[in-house]
Parts: sequence; C-alpha cells; structure tokens
Amino acid sequence: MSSNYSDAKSPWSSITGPNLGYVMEMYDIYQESPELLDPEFAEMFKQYGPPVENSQPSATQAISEAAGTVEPNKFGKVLAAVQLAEAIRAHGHLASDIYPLNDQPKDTSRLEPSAYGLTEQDLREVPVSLLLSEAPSNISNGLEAIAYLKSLYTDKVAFEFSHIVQPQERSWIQAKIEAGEFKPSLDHEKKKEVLDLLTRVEGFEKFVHRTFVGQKRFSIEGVDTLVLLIDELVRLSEEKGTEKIMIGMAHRGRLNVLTHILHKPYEMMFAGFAHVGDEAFLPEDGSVQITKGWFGDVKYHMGAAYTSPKGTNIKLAYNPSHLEIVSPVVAGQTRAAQETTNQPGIADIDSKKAYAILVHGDAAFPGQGVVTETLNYSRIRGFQTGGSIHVIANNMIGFTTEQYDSRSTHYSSDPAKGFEVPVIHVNADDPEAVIAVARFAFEYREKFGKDILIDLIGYRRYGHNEMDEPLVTNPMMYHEVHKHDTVRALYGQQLAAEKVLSEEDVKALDADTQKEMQEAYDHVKENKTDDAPKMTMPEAVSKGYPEVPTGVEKNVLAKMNEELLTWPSDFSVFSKLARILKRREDPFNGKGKIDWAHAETLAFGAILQDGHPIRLTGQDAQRGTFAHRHLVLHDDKTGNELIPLHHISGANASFVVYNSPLTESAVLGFEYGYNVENENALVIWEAQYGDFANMAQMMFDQFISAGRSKWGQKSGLVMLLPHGYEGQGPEHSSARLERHLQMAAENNWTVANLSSAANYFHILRRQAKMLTEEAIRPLIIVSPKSLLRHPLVGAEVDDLTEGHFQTVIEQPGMGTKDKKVERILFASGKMAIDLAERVKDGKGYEWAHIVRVEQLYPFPAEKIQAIVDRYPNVKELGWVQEEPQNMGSWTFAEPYLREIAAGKDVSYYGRIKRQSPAEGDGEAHKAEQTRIIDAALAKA
Ligand SMILES: Cc1ncc(C[n+]2csc(CCOP(=O)(O)OP(=O)(O)O)c2C)c(N)n1
Repeated sequence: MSSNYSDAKSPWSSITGPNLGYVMEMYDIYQESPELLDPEFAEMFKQYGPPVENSQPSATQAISEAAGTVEPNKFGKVLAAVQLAEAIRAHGHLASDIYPLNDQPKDTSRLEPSAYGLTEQDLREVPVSLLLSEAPSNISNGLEAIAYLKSLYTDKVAFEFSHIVQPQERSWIQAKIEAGEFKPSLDHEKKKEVLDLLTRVEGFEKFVHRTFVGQKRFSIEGVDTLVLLIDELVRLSEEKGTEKIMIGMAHRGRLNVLTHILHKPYEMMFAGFAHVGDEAFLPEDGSVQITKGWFGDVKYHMGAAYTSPKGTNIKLAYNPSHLEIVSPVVAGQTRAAQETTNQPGIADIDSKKAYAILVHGDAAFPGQGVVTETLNYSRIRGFQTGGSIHVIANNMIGFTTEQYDSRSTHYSSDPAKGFEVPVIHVNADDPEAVIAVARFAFEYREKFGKDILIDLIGYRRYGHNEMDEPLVTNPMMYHEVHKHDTVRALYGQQLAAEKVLSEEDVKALDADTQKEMQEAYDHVKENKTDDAPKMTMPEAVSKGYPEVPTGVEKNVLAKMNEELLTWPSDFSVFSKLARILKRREDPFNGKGKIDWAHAETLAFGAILQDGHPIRLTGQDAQRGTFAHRHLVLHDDKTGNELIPLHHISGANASFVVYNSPLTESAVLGFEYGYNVENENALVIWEAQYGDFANMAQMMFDQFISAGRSKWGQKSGLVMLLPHGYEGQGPEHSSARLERHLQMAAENNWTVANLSSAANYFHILRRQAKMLTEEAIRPLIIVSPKSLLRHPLVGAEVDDLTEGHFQTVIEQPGMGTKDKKVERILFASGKMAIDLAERVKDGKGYEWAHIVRVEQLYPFPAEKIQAIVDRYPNVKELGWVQEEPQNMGSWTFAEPYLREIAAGKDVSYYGRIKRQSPAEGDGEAHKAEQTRIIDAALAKA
C-alpha cells in the first residue's frame, strides 16, 4: 500500500461529504474484492491509499500519525471507526432524543459499530486521537470515544451542519459540540431563575385558561421554553451591548412573549381579555412602548417595544394572521436599525447593533415561500443583516394537520439547509439544553454573521386554539400529550432531585405566581373604565396633506446637475451611455426637456440635500427596467461602480439603490419594515412591472394599506408600479390600479397616475417633506413606461424651481372659452397623454376640456368641482381610461364625478368589462385605443 495518501496532491484531497462517503465505500470493496471495482478506481487506491476527509485536518493528521501505530491489517478497522465517528456527527440527529413525546422513530442504523464491521474490541484498539481531536481526559480508547460522541450527538440537542461549505465553520461547530458546550452546568441561582420563568410562562397560560374561559390565546404550552430561549438571547445581547432586538412571530405563544419578554404588565394583558381599557397600566417609566390604531386588531397580533434597564431595545413586530409574512418586514426593520444614514454616500452598516429573532411555525416554515425568500437575504448586500436567529416553535402539528400531510421533508427546518444555515434541534422539555442552544446561536451569529436555526421541538398541549378538541382529529398524538407532564413540572422534579429546591418550594413558587396574577387581575377589575374604544382617526391623518412647496432654486439644481454629470477622469463610462447622460446638460442650457428619470435624479439630490436618506430597491432598479435611470455607473474597463448622487455638494444623508432579489413579497415587506424603523428615510420599492405587485398582495392588504389604523404604525413607503397600455399584452399593462383604489380610505395612502415629469419631481419631494409628519402615508405611483421619454411629459427647468405637486392639471390650450365647453374629459397618466397628442393645441376642440387627474386618491374633488364650475354650459363629465370598465379607476371615480356633476351626464369612455386586463395583440390594442379616443373626442 502506498503511504502517500495524505499528500495534498492526492485526488482525495478535493473530495468531501457524500462523495467522500461513496469513495470510502468503494475503498471497502477494494479491500474485500478489488476485482469488482472499475480498474481505474482500483489503481487509484493502489497509488494513493484510502480516501481521507481533507477538510478535517485533525482526522487526517490523526490517521497519518496512526499509520505508524496501527498494524497494516488493522488499518481498515481504523478507517471504519473514523467512518463511524463521522456518521455519528452527520447522522446522530436521526437517533437523538429530541422529541418530548418520544413518538418519532429513531434511526440508529448508521450508528452501530456492526454496520462498519466493527466489534467493541476493534474499537477499543483504535486510538482516541483518531476519533476526537480534543478528548476529555477520562476517555482512554476508541470505544469510549464513540460512546462519548454518541452522548453528544444523540442526546436532547441534535445537529445538522455537514451541509455548510466553509470548513472553518464546520470545525468550529464541531469543536463546540465536542467540548461539551451543549451540556452546560448551571449554578443553583440560574436553575432557580429558570424554574421561576417557566412557572410564570405556564402560570400565565393556566391563569388565563381558568379566568377567561373560552377565549383564544394560542397557548405556548408544549413549547414553553421558547420564552426561556428568547430571554437568554436578550440577556446575552445586553451583555454585548446590542442596541436592538427585532422579534417577528405569529400567534403561538405570542401573549406569553409579550408579557415575559416585552414586559407588557399582567394588568394590561388581563385588561385585554376583560375588554377594558389597558392604558392606565402602562409602566410610567416609559420602558414599555405600545402604539395602537383607531380601528385596532386582536390582541395576539399586537406588537410592543421594551427598553431594558441595560438599554437594549426589544421590539415585537405587529403582524397579521398571515403566517410567516412578517419575517421580511422584521428583516427590514433590523437592517434599518443597523444603518447610519446621516452622512452622504452609502449607508454605514453595523450588524452588531441589532439582529432579528424570527419565530416560525413548524407547518408554516416549509410551507410558506416567503420563508425561503427571506432566508435568501442572508448574504445579499442590500438586504443582509449579519444573520438572523430563526426559531421554529415546533409543536409537531399545524392546526389539525400532522407533518406527513404538511411537508415532504424529514424535518420542518430542512429548507434552511439550502442556505447553509446550521440547524440545531433541541428537545423543548430540556430547559438547560435550550439555554445552551441559545448561547451557541448567539455566539455563532457574532462569529460568522450568518443565519442560524433552532428547531425547538415540543408539542401542543391543547387544540389549535383552546376551544378546539384535538382528540377528534389527532387522537394518537393527544393520547401522548395527555399523559405528558409539563416542562415546568419536569424541571421542578429535576431541581428537587438535585436538591436545588425542595418539592414544597417548587409548589410554593407556583402558588405565589398565581397569586401575583390574581392580584394583577383584581387591580384591573378595581380600575375598570367603561370607555368604549375610540375609533377616531388622529386629526393630522384626517386632515391629509397640506400643499407643500417643493420647488428647488435654479442655481442649486444647475450645480447639482453639473456635479451629477462630472465623473472622475479615470472613470470610464460606457461611451453610448455617457453621450445619453450628457444630454442632461441641455435643459440647463435652454435646449430640450428634463425627462422622467432626470427629474427623479434631481428630486433625489434635493431630498438628500434636505437631509433625508434614500433607499431605492427593485428588480434591476439601478439601471431601471426601461434603461432610463442609470443611478449606478459602471466603469467599462474595471467594472468599478460610481454613484453620482454620492458626490453632490450639500447632501447630508445616505443614498442607496440596490437591484433586489427576484421576489416581490419579501422585498416589499423588507422595505416596509425598513421604512417603519427609519421614519426619516425615503424608501422606494419599484416593481419591474406593476402587475407583479400582486405577488406581494398581502403586503399591500395587511401592512401598507392598513397598518396605521390597526396598529398605529406609520409608513411613508413609496411604491413605483410601472403601468400603461402599450400593446404588450395582458401582462405588463396594468398595475391593477383598481385594487389600490378599492382599498383607499381614511387617507391611508396616496395613489397617483402622473402625466408629467415635473409633477413626479414634486410628488417625490412632497413625500420626503412629509416623512416625519403625523399625516405621513404611503405613496403608490403607477409609473410610466413609454412616457418616460415622451416630449409632452418632459419638464422645463423652471417647472422644478417653484410650485408644488399638482393633484390635477388642465390640458394646456383646452377649455379656454368657458361658454363653449360642453364636455369635460378626465383622464390620468398615459391616457391623458394619448388624448393630449390627439387634441394638440386644442384647435377644433373648443367644445371640450381635458383635466388630468394626477392624484386619484385622495380624490381631488374640490379642485375638480372648481374647474367644472367655471363652465356654465357643460353637459357631460366623461371619464376616459385605458383599462377595462371593471378595472382601472372608473368605478372608484364615478361616485365622486356624479356628486360633482349634480345631475349632468356622467359617462365612461374605455374598454368594456373584461376578464383579462389587456388585448394580447398589439394591433388590436391600437384599434381599441383609437376607438376610445375617437369616442371621447366625438362631439355629441
Ligand atoms: C397564510 C396563512 N394561511 C393559513 C392560516 C391559518 N392558520 C392559522 S395557524 C395554522 C397552522 C399553523 O401551524 P404551524 O405553522 O405549525 O404553527 P402552530 O399554530 O402549530 O404554532 C393555519 C393553517 C394563516 N394564519 N395564514
């Protein structure tokens, strides 16, 4: 046999993981019957010896050392023992004790020495150093080493980390496990604290169960140690000076987390169950912060913030019922909390400042796509947060659905493995193991800045909610649950057995906790107020936006424009693009117009000069889907990037623009979260085409449109949704304006369909100026495609130097002869420009007027009324739109128009009702568009 198997040039040096396993199997065959192997394989074994795991230096080294100490005929046994040790590390989780109900089969097949042809005696003869790099001193032979490994890898904590690519990371995890860090020894004080917290966690559920019979609470019982886990993370964060912890979680156990992690007082919790006002019980020291909207939400969707005495701020994000959807929102909040945005250039990120704890459900985690969308952020520059700590609160069931019906994977956690996330499974009935896992996860994130997942495996004590009878649908599981002691009971027994506390102490702790809760509830009853919840909007919201001056002085704009177009001499912009961009000098020299993207860049510059950071993301947002934006320039020789907006004078805020991963839901959620956390930032999300926004529909429905009235959560998020009928087929035409208008109420957002680059400049500036005002609301712009470079849309420099955003624009040249006008047409966006192209300077159309409704919501009814009132002989108000009649803005605008018309005709010019938003054929589109314009402009 050759002895050069550890040579770095050996073919085995590049083989790892399952491939290595395969080669090892081949080697076994080679040893038994070399003739059965492919001759090339046999020759390689002859030449290079047995395969060894290159990424395990200790094992490799040990084997090479052992070569001198083990007789050649024992060498196969040594290899088999190494294989067994590796199998325990890789597959020990399959045989581990991680299921409190003990109802899952254990697979020990790969962990038996006999499976490797090994006897106990064989193992005794294997040097320990071959199997363990850092063996405890009491381990003296291979057999003991294997037993030790089994005790580490198949106990109440189980590990999956062989999917991680970086060897250093794998070695670090392995070293931690094998140093026994998952078997911590807690001192008596800590043990008592743990029991105290468990008593509160369980006691809270018991108290509510008994006192508020029949009320849903989505009890934590079965995964009680979730609170312990988060509590430990908070403690570690405080020690390290973490500024913010952002928690995202669904219904399960949320009330318990609210009261024991967010420190929402028991009185406030019980007031919620008793349907009485809770504000009187808010701690006066300001440590707990809670916002509420006027329309409200159920108690297990409400969030809170808590500032600990050591200064760490913990936030539980408000969320809807929609499982997992809060994950990207929390990721965005976290990113915002990590960034410093008050200086020019790119925002500075310090991922140690804040991190996210994302709590998932075991059915929802593999089921909901937004989970993987969020995991995908972990190493993307515009979205990563230096690692989130994920926890699956795994109660082994989803509503009534057991795992065999809810997933195709072995573990609920499996999707995380594709993102190289280490997975730690832990038995939720072992509080000390849970604490050890929390410590490990915290340290892992600190060290590697990556996501980590804790699969906290428990059970669910009751039905999905406390009114459901689970024996009806899940009898076998619930026969087990009903026999099973609570974790508090088990830990109490453990502490009594360890003589940390007496059995009486354990009982007394429970009684004291119940008494404390009873007193809190008595307090609520004594201070009960009968005030009905107020459902009135804050005045600032109901008043809406004022008219905000948004012009920028000409010399400021001119200087900025010059700076934007002055690139370092050693930076080579692709010549064709350079020529196009240089044309942006013309409007400042009295030639040509400022087009859409140019107006946008100037607006951004002015907003940065006003001190508002900007964050713009979307698919291909840097260049712009329509090759119009070019906010990031690429040196065509070096590939270096240049962001001209970083180099304008007078800017005192950061500017970032990122091409986003290909998701709508998670990106929009992220941006919403970012914007909620950094109120001063103008955060813009752009859909590639507006219709793709419906991939993120729940972000619009659950968060953006209604977050203020449910939770009092302010947002000034801007969404750009390219829209316009240009004959490109059913997709890419409509941004489904009707959806956003149907949801419009209570000044919840602005919806605009603009026809002018100047107005775009002003609406962006207005939004930025309103960001920190009470009246702030999100802004949806159905943005243009062909209008981006349309001459009728471009702005003069003077259009940007003064004035403000115009909610309506009257068609120049039309409606000049008041008495002659009989029909007033209303249109928005591209339709307005199509009409403008037809009427040109208005000659021949004296009988008509055209009004562009730039802001659809809040509907500018007063402005329109004033215009209509100028025309004494008007008989008809006509709404012209490109979308079918059951879509677009018609059904929304019609009631307003009828009120304004006060009996005059109100008519519709547009496509008939359709299933699909636009024609599939470009020629059919043209014919239809012409028909609509002909009809609208045909004199009665
Ligand atoms: C998007 C979405 N679909 C369906 C539901 C209804 N629903 C509420 S809880 C639940 C089961 C969740 O199971 P799991 O993720 O295991 O969490 P658990 O309730 O067991 O903690 C379902 C289907 C929901 N809330 N959200």
